[in-house]
Amino acid sequence: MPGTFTGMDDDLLDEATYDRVRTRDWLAGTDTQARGVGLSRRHLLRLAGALGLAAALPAVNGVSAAADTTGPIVKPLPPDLFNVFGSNAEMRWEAMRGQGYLVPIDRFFVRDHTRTVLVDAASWRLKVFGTGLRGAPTIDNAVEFSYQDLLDLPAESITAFVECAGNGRSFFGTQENQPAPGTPWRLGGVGVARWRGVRLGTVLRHAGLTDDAVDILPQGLDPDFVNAGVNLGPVRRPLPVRKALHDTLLAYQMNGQTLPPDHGFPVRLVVPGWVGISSIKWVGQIEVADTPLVSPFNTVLYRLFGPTYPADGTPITRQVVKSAFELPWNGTLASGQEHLLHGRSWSGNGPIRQVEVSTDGGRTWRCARPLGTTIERGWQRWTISWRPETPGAYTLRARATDVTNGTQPDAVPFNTGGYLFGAVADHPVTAT
Ligand SMILES: Nc1nc2c(c(=O)[nH]1)N[C@H]1C(S)=C(S)[C@@H](COP(=O)(O)O)O[C@H]1N2
Ligand SMILES: [Mo]
Repeated sequence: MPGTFTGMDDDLLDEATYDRVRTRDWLAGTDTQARGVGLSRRHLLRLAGALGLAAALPAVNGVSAAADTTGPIVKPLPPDLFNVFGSNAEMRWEAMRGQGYLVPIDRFFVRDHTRTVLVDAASWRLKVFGTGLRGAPTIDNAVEFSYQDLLDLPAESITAFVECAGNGRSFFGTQENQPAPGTPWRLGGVGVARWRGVRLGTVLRHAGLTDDAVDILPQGLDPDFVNAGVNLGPVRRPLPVRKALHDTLLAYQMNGQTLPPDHGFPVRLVVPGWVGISSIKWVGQIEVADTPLVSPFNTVLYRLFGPTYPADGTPITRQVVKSAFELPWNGTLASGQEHLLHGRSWSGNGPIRQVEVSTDGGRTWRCARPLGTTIERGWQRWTISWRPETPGAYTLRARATDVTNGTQPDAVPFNTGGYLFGAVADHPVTAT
C-alpha cells in the first residue's frame, strides 16, 4: 500500500540501508515521503542506477525520466521569436506585431525553474489533501483525480495573462543603475492566452473543502529547485482559499489546444492577475490547510526586500501596471514617414483605462487609441501614429493607468529580487 512509510524498523543511520530502504519506498510509490526526507528524484535516479534498478524504474506520478534527455524547454525557440536565458525563454515583442489578442503558443514565454517535465496523463493523479478537507488530512489518504476525472467536471474558459514577477528586471540595471540578479527579462516575460479547464473551487469542493480551510499549496512535479546551493524543494507556492475560489482555474487547454508540456501538461493553475509563480505548472498535489501555509517561494523568493521594504520583506501577489511596444529593441524606422505604432498594456488590478505615449523621451505625451475591447484579466491593445522627422536615436515610452488609478511611475524603488518593475520602460529605436 503506497500509504505506508516502510523502513521504520530498519537502521536508517546506516547509509547503505537508508539508500536501499528509500529506493524501495520510491519504487513502491511513496516518493512524496522520500522527498519529505530530503531525497530528490535525481538523487534517487542516481541511486537506483547504482543499485542496478534503472530498468525497473516506473514513472513517478506520471513523470517520465525521459525528460532528462531533452533540453530544458521542449518547444522550438527560434531566435526571431525568443531571447533564451537557460531554462527561460522571453518572447520578443516584435513577434506580437500582426497577431491577434492572444499570444500563440509558438511564441508564449517559458519560465522553468529547472526544466520542462514530460508527464504521462494516464498514470498521473492530482492528489488533494490536508486539514482543510473533510477526511483527507495527509497525502496518504489524499483524494485523487485522474486526468479524465478533471475533463469530466464542468469546464470553464478564461482569458488571462500569466506574467513573471521578474518581468522587466533588466531595467533596474539599465534605468535605475541598480542591477538585480536573476533572468534579465525586458518586457517579454508575459503572455495572454485563452485557458480552459476546471475551476479550482470545483475540484476543492469535490475533495471535501471545509469552511475552516485557509490556504492551499499546489506543488509541481518538476525537479527540486536548488538556489545558491540550497535545495528549496519542489516548486510550490501558497495561495489563499479566497483567491482559489474566486477566479483560479486548473487549466488543461491553452488557446484551444491540449496544454503543451512547457506550459504545464497535464494541468496547471492559472491565478489571474497574480505573479506568474502562483500559476504552478505540472501540478501533482494540492495541500489544503486550516492554517496559513508557507514555502520558500513566498518567504525567500518572490518577496520584496530592499532599503524601502520592511526587514522581513513584503510578499507579492498582484502584478503591476506595464506597457510594451510591438517593436524590436533598438529597431529602426524610416524618418520622414508616418508609422502606426502598436502596443499593449496590462495590470494585475484590472482593466486598463488609459495609455499615454511619449516619442521624445518623456517631454510630451499623447493618448494612444485603444484597439478592441478591454478584458478584465488580459491586456489592452492600442495604437498611436508617429512620424520621426529627422534621422537619429529616439526613446519611446508608454504609460498606462488602470481602473484603480494604478499607473506607471518614472522609477520604482529597488528590491533585491528585481521583481515588479512597473516604471515606464525606455524603448530605444533609431530613425534612419
Ligand atoms: N511547477 C512549476 N510551476 C511553475 C514554474 C516552475 O518552474 N515550475 N515557474 C513559474 C513561473 S516563475 C512563471 S513566471 C510561470 C511561467 O509560465 P509559462 O512557462 O507557462 O509561461 O510558471 C510558474 N509555474
Ligand atoms: Mo516567474
